[in-house]
Amino acid sequence: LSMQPETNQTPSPKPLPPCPENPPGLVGRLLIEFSSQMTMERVQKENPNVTEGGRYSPPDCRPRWKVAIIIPFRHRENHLKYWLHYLHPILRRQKIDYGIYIINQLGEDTFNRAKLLNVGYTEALKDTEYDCFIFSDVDLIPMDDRNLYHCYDQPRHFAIAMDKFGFRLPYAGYFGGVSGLSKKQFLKINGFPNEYWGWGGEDDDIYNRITLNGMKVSRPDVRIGRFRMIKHERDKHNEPNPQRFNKIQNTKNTMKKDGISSLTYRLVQVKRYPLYTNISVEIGKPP
Ligand code: UDH
Repeated sequence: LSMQPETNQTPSPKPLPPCPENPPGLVGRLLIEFSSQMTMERVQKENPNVTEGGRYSPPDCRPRWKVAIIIPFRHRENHLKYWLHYLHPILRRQKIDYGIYIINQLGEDTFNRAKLLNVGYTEALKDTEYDCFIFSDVDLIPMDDRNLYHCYDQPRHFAIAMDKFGFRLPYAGYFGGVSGLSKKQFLKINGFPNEYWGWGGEDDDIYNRITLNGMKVSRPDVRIGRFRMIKHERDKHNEPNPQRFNKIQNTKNTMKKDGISSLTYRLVQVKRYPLYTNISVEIGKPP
């Protein structure tokens, strides 16, 4: 005689199917404008499904990547409202599992975009096991939701056709604006340089790191990789860095020492807002 074991457990829920490679809800080309008034209250009402700290995961499928979106930031509150207004619905349609991280440089010393991106990588990983990192300027909005914000088998450049450059790549090695690397790709290049203070050069240094480590940049079709930039004047304390031309000649020598392996900063505050996580840091000043 054989007895059936007692099974009084609740049945486990059906596993979700993997998210489709071409999400069916995408709409393609989008109308992007910055003339209507935007308020955070409005953007919050538009995005009730985003959870605290700007996290979202598709309810109906299993995403392939866990994406941290990292935005370098100081004094751009108005741009951030537009960015959140446009990006949350796009990312939702793209079936991306994501969290939004605003990395806010405290004080008024010279801005350092790439160092803030390194901080974002480090801090996001304290939240969950992200395996993909997308680094976006706060003033860049994709004009086509088929430009999927996840990672690829090579480091990805997303912002390849900006309005300010006549919807073309300004030069073959351009890697600025919006880019994405898997955790593995990021670690392979020792992250980003910490020593580019002020405007310019850090994106070219990152491009050099990628090619010097035997990888190549992947890009979307030029019709899909269009972006609008919110027009603005040059910020204070982010003047063009005159050292940038010399520095990008030296990536091969500097990348092993200067990068995620040498990053230091002082974390001052982590604040969870409904649509994003704000990370305020002190990152020092140029030597
Ligand atoms: N950023 C800030 N605050 C700053 C400086 C930079 O948040 O004070 C961030 C922000 O995410 C921005 C990104 O860093 O999108 C890149 O900086 P940027 O927008 O200044 O660089 P960009 O090349 O513009 O887009 C350069 C100045 C153009 C002046 C044109 C005047 N007509």
